[in-house]
Amino acid sequence: MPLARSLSVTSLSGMEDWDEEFELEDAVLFEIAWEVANKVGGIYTVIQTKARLTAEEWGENYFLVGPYVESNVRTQVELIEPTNPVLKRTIDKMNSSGCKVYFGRWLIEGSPYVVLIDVAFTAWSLDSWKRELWDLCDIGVPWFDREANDAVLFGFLTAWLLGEVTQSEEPPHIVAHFHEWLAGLGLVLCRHRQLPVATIFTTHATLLGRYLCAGSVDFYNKLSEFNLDKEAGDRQIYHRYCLERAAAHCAHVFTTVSQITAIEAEHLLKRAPDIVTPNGLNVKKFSAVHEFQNLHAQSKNRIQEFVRGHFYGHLDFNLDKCLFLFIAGRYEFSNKGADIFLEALARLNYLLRVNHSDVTVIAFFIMPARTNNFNVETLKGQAVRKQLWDTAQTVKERFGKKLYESLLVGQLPDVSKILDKDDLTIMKRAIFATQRQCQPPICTHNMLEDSGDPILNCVRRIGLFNSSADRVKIIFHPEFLSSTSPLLPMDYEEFVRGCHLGVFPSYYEPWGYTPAECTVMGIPSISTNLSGFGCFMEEHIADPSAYGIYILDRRFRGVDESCNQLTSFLFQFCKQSRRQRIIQRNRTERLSDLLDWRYLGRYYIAARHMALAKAFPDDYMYELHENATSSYYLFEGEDEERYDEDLEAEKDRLNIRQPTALPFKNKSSVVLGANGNGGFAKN
Ligand code: G6P
Ligand code: 1S3
Repeated sequence: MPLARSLSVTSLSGMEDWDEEFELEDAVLFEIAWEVANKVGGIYTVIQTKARLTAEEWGENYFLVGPYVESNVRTQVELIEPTNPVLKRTIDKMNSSGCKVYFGRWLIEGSPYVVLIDVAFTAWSLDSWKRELWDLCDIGVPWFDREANDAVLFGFLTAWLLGEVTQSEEPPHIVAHFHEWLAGLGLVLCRHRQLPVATIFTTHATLLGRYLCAGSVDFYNKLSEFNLDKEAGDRQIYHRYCLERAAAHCAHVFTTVSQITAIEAEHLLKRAPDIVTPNGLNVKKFSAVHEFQNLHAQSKNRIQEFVRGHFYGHLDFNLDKCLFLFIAGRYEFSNKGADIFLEALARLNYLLRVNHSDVTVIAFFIMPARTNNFNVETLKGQAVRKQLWDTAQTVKERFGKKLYESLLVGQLPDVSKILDKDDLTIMKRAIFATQRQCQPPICTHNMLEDSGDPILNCVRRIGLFNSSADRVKIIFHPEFLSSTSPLLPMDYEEFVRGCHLGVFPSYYEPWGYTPAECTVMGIPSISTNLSGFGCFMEEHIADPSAYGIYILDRRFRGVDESCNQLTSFLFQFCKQSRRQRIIQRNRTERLSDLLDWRYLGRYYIAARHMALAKAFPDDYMYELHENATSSYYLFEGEDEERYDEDLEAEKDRLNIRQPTALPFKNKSSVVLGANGNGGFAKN
């Protein structure tokens, strides 16, 4: 038997290049996801931000596999000839057999190689592949489910690709990491065809979890009671659910993005993950420590400009005492907690009014919905603001000229006469344009389903209509932000930097990138103990709120109580002075290292090594250390010590508790059993 190659997760090196000779010990990583160079949701962020680190580790042996979408390729990918001979042979062979497979470099940090498959081009195979799927595992995919049809095509094509690679004379050790159900079928087929491939399946959210939570179900208390087949059937997602569950069970290594989703997977997919792989970010550090504070001030100025336009004619509040709060993400009204955020805003409005606070809160809702472009009133607001600005510039210039003339002849100007009739007329005209008969709009766009829209209906019910008396104002921007917008020309990152607090009181949130992004930009945020991010921070930091990470209890409290807690967080935040906010932002930003892929990427490394050891036990060995309940063993080894030291020093300074993550299994029962029934309550 060949000497087993020990691969504890400490070994970051040891993966030689996959060269033409394919040494037996070489390994190659394929990462397969529908969101490779194709932004749909959070999985894109995972893959895109992680690419640099993974490319550094695997070099020429790292390939991302995704769908070919022409518009994305035009802007994000440089198509090239495959550099690797085996891959070139594989792609040529597939292309000469009726497929369209492209190879290129994804133009992001790390420039990883991408293999992009045009699934539509092979649609002629759909029926036969569906029949094969049915014969293989009795999963019938209905013709009308476009996404599931794509999943079938993508699955068969990726399995074909991997199958061809394994056909080479001396195939490398292949690790194939599949993300989410849309890519899962490729994994099932690899196992069924007994390809020599180490497989990993990561679920970022379970299908049933997302659907069940969106309804009025007491999800967490009923987790163990659902009749899964029936629930999936009732929602017409039975076939998708089967694909997801099959992938989870076939994988050598199954992972989820958080402990909370691990519990969910254990109940809904009937497999507990082998390891939790939390999501990281590509953290950029500024050379000047306070640079991010300056960026906050700059971006805040731009948001203030927008607000000046939006509230023209009603600018009866002090912009300098105005706090910008926001919620952003996929428009899932109750899953993302927009429902309790609105309710808490109504309560906050009351508290600010009765306490005669001089603070005004503007809450932005950035959640894309179906619209028919910007509405006239909102565009007019920005036009009026621009006109006032231009008027002020014109008068300033004329004023300056007269002042200059006067000084040239050695006289001080007569200030009472320096503004002439023309100046006064254009100024009066401009002021006249700011007269407004209606309140500043809540929504910036014409909504296609205005009367049924959950945010607008909730605003109607709680009566927060941006009136002068209200201390809390609402702006609903039902489109993702863009720096080319005529309304609020800022990209998302700039916008977040300019805000004071991100509010994400989600009920269903497997991880939740939005509060993590706030943290690395030094912006405080509110998340919940039902979100992966919230649980992670609660587990790793002794007192998260001291660092601007407020974690709302949605697990052990009913909705009304959670709402009161949220109101109290918001009210306390409004009472902070500017100085306190600045100090808090500094503390928040210090946590960014904890969310860096440099640290969290190690869980992915562990998952890959586990998979290699399971698939190729003669060649690889995975050492699960005795004290595996602590993930500190990840930092053993010479290379890691320096990093370790830095991180430890930072942890000491921040009082960050030792992370406990592996093995995961016992963990779920601890959390669920914490107070008998788990205490999960939605109502
Ligand atoms: C940053 C800037 C300061 C500015 C402050 C405003 O810290 O460096 O110059 O005064 O932001 O903070 P605030 O929380 O009021 O937006
Ligand atoms: C999912 O995207 P979502 O917003 O639909 O995957 C993300 C990446 O893992 C995760 O952050 C998020 O919570 C999930 O819900």
